[in-house]
Amino acid sequence: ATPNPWWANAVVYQIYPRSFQDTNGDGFGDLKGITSRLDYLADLGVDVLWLSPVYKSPQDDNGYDISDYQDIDPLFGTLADMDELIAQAHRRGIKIVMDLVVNHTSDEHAWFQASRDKNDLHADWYWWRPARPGHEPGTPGAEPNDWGSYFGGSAWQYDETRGEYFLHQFSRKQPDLNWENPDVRRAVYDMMNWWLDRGVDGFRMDVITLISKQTDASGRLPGESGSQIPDLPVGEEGYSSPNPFCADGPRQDEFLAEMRREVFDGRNGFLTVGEAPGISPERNEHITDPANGELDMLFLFEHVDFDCDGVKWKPLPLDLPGLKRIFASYEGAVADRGWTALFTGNHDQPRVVSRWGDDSTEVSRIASAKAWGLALHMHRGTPYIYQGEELGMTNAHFTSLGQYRDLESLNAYRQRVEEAKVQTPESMMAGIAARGRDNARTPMQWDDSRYAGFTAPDAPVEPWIAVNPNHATINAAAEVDDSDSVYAFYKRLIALRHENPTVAGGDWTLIAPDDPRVYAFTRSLDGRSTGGHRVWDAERLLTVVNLSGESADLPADALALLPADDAIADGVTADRILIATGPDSEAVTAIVTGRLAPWQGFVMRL
Ligand code: TEU
Ligand code: CA
Repeated sequence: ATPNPWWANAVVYQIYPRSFQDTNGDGFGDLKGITSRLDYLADLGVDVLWLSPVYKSPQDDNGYDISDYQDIDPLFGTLADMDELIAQAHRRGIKIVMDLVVNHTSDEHAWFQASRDKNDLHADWYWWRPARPGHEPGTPGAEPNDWGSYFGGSAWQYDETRGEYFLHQFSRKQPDLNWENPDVRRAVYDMMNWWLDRGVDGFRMDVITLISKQTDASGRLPGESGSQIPDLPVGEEGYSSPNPFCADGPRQDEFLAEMRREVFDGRNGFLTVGEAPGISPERNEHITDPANGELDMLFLFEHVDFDCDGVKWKPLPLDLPGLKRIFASYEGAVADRGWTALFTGNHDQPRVVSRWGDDSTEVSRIASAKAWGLALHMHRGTPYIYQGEELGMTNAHFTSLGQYRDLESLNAYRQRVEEAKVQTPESMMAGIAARGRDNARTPMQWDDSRYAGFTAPDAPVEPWIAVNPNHATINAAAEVDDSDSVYAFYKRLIALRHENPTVAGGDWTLIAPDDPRVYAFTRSLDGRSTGGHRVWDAERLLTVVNLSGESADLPADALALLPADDAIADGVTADRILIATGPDSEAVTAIVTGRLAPWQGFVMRL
């Protein structure tokens, strides 16, 4: 067996720099702000920081549209600030992982600007296509195929200078790079090596599973004039989905293996995690199997995409057995080889406590934030904590369109309500309030001052997006020294993963899959010896979490695993509680009575 890599028991913390800490009063978070909060992150105990993009960018998609990969956007600071952040993080034993956005660049990147000239060396660096034959270029219906962009409208934009269309799966300011071109790949690998040489410890790779596109034998995309591959039918907004042809395309493995060879071979201590919409659990196993030399782990999305009626703007309540089935498929696929990343939140998702927990009262907010933290962190894989999740931060609860900043929400409103008329204003506003990305992007709540400590209370301008008024009660200052806080609970979860090899790597087995309220599973690890010394006794852990706001019975299958009643009476059980959402004594009561309180959860050694 291969020795466990360094990240096998690590916990990663995601920072959205724009919303983390502003130090110069311009209302945007910056690199100096992150550096100033490193002691907080060290106290929490996380091993790695993943920074959403801080590269030079027109900020059309908050930095996911990069115009220079080898510079820092002035909004966030300078290369010197980045060097200082890396050095200060490393001094605290914390690694820094950057976001790598190479499915697309900004349209303001020099590569794209050069590519607008058919005679330039960069002419073939993007997906340029002529207008549909028989149509006037630039007029409606002249787009090369029917694909829609994930941010609304056609996935094709006409460029007057070149007289052709370019493909953009995301906004029109995010043209897709042509990975078929070896010069593109070389330029990306050179840039990655430059950052690794500068001291960063790895990359979170934005939509890395969209880089290889399916074409026919003559290089035509589906639906293009003369293509041997037909497009899919158009949906309610009038476009077809590029996803079946652009996700996990034919050269996916080849490109990732090439990247591994060209960038990571010969290096140590790095982390690669790919954002992987459209990847099945089985393909996750292949890509993360070290024998295949591709990526260390992937983010899969089925568990955050399934609780809606076809489109994220029509949310549905959580079907817990459905969620368990999805997690079981993730875990099952990598039981023998490969690995998985664990998350409920990131900068694109609503806050878990508002989505699947209950943020309507302080009691239910704290209890449900802990319950979801416990459920996620007891899985096998590498947990990712999104900034503020460790405080139980909630959705924004905005009520008017003018409060939103995200182009996805704003475009979707226009397209679905005003153009395609497939949702009423009321239902769309409800959809955005439930699922819009700005829910995760309100400023980090450090204290109860005017701007939550994100920026100075007397700053000359407002933060770029409104601070949640609930920062008066939900904030780091109130939580760090409170042993019952969500923060204190996350700190224990992180420490437990560091200390306990069963939590980090033990086999995962689901119990009571159909229970509608309680999530229960076991983790088990064989004993380990090194050089004739026993270093870890065989262990089996039972996790039980009530993920509902009502009390619930302990599932019979979980009860059957518990020790006999007399052992409980002897007080053995309290010693066996590894962690619980409330006092250990309450976990014992739940075991004795067979009844869990709302949002109650515990981990017990069997
Ligand atoms: O997101 C890609 C992605 O998978 C989208 O489905 C995204 O989750 C969607 O906006 C949610 O509805 C990545 C980044 O995480 C996102 O912030 C960027 O906007 C996007 O790529 C383009 O770079
Ligand atoms: Ca700033």
